Amino acid sequence: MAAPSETNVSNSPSLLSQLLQGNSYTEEFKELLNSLPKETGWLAPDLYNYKGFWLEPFFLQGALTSQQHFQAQDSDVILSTFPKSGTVWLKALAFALITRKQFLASQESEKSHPLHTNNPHELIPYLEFSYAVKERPDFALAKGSRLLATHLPLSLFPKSVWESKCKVIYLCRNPKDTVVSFWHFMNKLRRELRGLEALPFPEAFDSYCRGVSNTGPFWDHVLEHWKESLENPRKVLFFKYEEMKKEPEDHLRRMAAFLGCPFSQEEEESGVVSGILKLCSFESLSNLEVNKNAINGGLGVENGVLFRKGKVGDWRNYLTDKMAKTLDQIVQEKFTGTGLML
Ligand code: PAP
Repeated sequence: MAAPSETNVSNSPSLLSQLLQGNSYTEEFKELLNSLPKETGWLAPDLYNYKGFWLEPFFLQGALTSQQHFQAQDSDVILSTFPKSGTVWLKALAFALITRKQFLASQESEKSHPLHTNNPHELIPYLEFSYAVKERPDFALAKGSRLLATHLPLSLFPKSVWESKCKVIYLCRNPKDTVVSFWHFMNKLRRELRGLEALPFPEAFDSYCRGVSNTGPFWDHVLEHWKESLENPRKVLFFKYEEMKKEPEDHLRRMAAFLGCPFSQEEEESGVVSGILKLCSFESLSNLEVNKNAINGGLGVENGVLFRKGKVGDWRNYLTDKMAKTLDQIVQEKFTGTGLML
């Protein structure tokens, strides 16, 4: 999970802290919260179960407001992820891809690429966060398309997404690496925003295995997107983080074709594909000044928190064999008969 962009939503140094206080909730929304099943949150004090998914209250508020007011346009591109699945990477790739003629056409323009001075979360806002802050947020155009992101379960997307021809790209990641990444991220936010101690990993892991983490259960989030991508392949493109790591060129070409902007022969020959991948690689992005110590306007902590290791299989340093087996079994059971393996 990450907070809304400072440029698109607010100048507040810690927008997330304000959202966590929940001061702007209407009586009607508070009544709704009171009627929902509740569990202890990882960051917000409580998570609420709404239509089968566990959500932080401001997240739910943003989801409901976006359902009321968001008007999708045919040219919109929505980047959808379960938290900590590689959203920053996907945002960077989609932005660089769509704006390539503007920013990657010459060596000069390459040097002043917006990704050199902006964290990807600042270039592409989250739908639900934007609506949690403003009833009518402005979404910037990235070269003719509005690029938006969401962590919302697909079943909670605003209806207009399905009524328009807009496209959805989903990136999922294996649940063992996701839980580790989420735990690190949450502990940083707990400490910096709420002055809380770190959540012991076994406790966090247990919640995750019960599906209790923001926008969880993980498996339902992934399966909703997986099924839609099979039924509606021109609408939803489904990627896996691990496969994208292995074959990034192939994935970028597929993304370009899906979005209707395939690479030309000339672009292929002049190395545009590898140029975008290099620009958006973990090594390049994480070493930029803006992605190290600059404070993320939405989160109120350094952008560096979004770039931890970027590796496949780091879970081995945190999960016991028994934990790994437990989570594998849960996910395998849930995915039985769906054709999906992670
Ligand atoms: P968010 O949900 O807060 O938006 P998100 O970007 O989805 O976070 O996930 C963060 C993970 O992506 C981190 O994984 P880790 O904790 O296991 O290290 C982060 O390091 C990784 N990541 C960030 N940028 C890249 C990149 N360019 N390539 C690959 N992985 C990346």
